[in-house]
Amino acid sequence: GPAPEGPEQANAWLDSHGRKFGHFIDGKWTAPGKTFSTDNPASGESLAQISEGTADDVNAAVKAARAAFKPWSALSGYERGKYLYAIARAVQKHARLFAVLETMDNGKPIRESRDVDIPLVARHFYHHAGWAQHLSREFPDAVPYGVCGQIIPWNFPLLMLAWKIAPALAAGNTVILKPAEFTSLTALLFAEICERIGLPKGVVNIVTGQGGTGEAIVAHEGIDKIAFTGSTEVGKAIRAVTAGTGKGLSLELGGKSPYIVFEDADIDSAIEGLVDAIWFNQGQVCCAGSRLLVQESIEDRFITKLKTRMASLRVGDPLDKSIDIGALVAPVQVERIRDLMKRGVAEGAVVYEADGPVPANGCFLKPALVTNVSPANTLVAEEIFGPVLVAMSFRTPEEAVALANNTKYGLAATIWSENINLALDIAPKIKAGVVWINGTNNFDAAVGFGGYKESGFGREGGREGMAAYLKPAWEKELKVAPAA
Ligand code: TXE
Repeated sequence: GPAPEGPEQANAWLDSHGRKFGHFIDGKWTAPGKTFSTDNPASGESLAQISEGTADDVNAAVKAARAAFKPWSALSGYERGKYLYAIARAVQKHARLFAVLETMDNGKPIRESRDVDIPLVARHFYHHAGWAQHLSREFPDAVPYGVCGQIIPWNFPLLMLAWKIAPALAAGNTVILKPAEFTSLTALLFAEICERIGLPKGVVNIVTGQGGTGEAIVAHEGIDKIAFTGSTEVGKAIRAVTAGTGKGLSLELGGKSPYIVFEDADIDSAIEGLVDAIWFNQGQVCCAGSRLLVQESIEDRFITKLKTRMASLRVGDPLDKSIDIGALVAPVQVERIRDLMKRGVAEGAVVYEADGPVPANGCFLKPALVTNVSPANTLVAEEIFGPVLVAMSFRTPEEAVALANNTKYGLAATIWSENINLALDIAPKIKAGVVWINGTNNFDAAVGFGGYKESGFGREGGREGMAAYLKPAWEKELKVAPAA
């Protein structure tokens, strides 16, 4: 096959930091404190030591962000936009390094980090540079929140950073961002980019660490808004802690998105869409189409074709351009998925896995298809966040809608049909933030993304996403002075 996308440049970058990182606070690197290892999930080897952010680190970051807020928010949108353009260009310039580093730290196929994650990151900064320039006209009565605390997950490390930082900065906020403990490296490389393009110190602060560091950010009185993407469980805890504090909050949480295939669908396209919906990024996608709902009249034919297609998916070294499925992020996630599968099987589920080689070591799982399930089965009800598809069938469109909505989540949905009238009739009946028709996983910086129900609230991207980092000017006068 084609030569692997080599890790040399990424290894040289890690070596240049002595494979040990402090935090990026007030435009400077702190000396590493107590550290933990970040590992390559495909090999198990340690890539670097990451610092565990303490309450003092968070204090220092808040102080820096608070000091930077006044001059940063006082810049014209045009001036802030220039910095965002510079970030976008620098991400493009170092795209290969970012992509390889992301793949080494996260386990996702290089084809995805190179062709999806990193281009979308650049796109997000370009898009929001535009918003910064037009802000005073588009939102004439709005002011930024102030200092934003942003906590992100490990499934799209740099992309989630971009979704958080780009609109916040465009609006005139300053930020303290905590990457997920499994995947801090591209956020640290991003800090270096901020340094290199001359972003004013304190505008972006990166504090690494585990859940406790996130808790310190959420609890800090000097932070005006929290934006969180991650598990529903932690999202609920954050909402409880911020209740009554006056802090702004947006939550992007879990999902169990339906993928509905009607009998008149273009079956081959629907199968390809489904491969993308559930096996993109090993299924570690909040909006993954993890619940197949297929019309009974085509069920057997569809499942047979799907199994054939599953057999052609290659699981292997994420740095190999020809593989389809890489490594899951960490052993704890593999264990979590195995436990859920055991529970589902005990409840009657039947699991099909295609034959095919899987590396002996590392966090690899075969793509799996689960059948013989009722809506109450654990595998249908719970977010698995892995390469596991559950399949159910329906008879009528009404039944499809009922099954689609029979979930505590409401993030995304996909409808496949050649009858556009049917698709357009069904789409608004599904309680999900995004509904795709004859396509799936279509993301763009200009479109708001977010959920209903236990998938959270608030939108990222587009006009709604900008609004999430702004508030009416009159609130400024009412606002209690923030802690120093
Ligand atoms: O998530 P956590 P985990 C789901 C998915 C996955 C499960 C567990 O089902 O299997 O969650 O993943 C920080 N206060 N999703 O445990 O803990 C943490 O350090 C503040 C879906 O890794 O939610 C990390 O930066 N912050 C999801 C971030 O929260 C806290 C993506 C997310 O980690 C904290 C990720 C606390 N008390 C997981 N505890 C999606 N929908 O995209 C942890 N963190």
